[in-house]
Amino acid sequence: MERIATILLLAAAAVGLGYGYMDAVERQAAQDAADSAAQELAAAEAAAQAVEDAKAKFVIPHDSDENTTAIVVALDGSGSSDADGDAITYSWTLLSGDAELIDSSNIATFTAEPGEYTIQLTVTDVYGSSSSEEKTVAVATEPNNAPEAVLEVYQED
Ligand SMILES: [Ca+2]
Ligand SMILES: [Ca+2]
Repeated sequence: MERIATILLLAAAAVGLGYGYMDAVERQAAQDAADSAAQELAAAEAAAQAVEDAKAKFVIPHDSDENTTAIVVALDGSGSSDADGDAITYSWTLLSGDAELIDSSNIATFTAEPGEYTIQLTVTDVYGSSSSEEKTVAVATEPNNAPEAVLEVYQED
C-alpha cells in the first residue's frame, strides 16, 4: 500500500514537473516574443532618429524684431562631379515645404519661415546621365521668452 502511494506520488511529481517544464517553455517563448518586439521598436526608433539627425537644423535668431521671422538658407551643390570630367548642369527642386527656390547653377537659396523643407538636387552630364540627392532642412521658430511683470505699491505723499 505504501509502495503504491509512493508510485502515485512519484507519478504526480512527474506530471507536475511536466507542467513546470511547459510553463518554462511558454514563459521563454513569451519572453522571446517580447524581446523581439522590443528590438523591432528600438530599430524603428533608431531609424527615425537617423532621419532626424540627417536633417540640417537651423533656429531663427532672436533679434528683438517681430517682423523678422525667417532666415535665408543656402544650398551648395558645388561638390558634385562627373567621373569622366563631363560638364554638368544643376537642377533644384523643392519637394516639400512652402518657399521659393532661387537658383544660379550650383548654388540655390530660399527664404525659410519655421518649418521643414525637402530639397532635391539633380546633376546631369552632357550625355543626359544624371543623379540626385535630397536633403531636409528644419527651421525652428525664433526663440522668445515672455517678459516678467513686476508690480509694486507705494503710499503717495
Ligand atoms: Ca525676429
Ligand atoms: Ca559622364
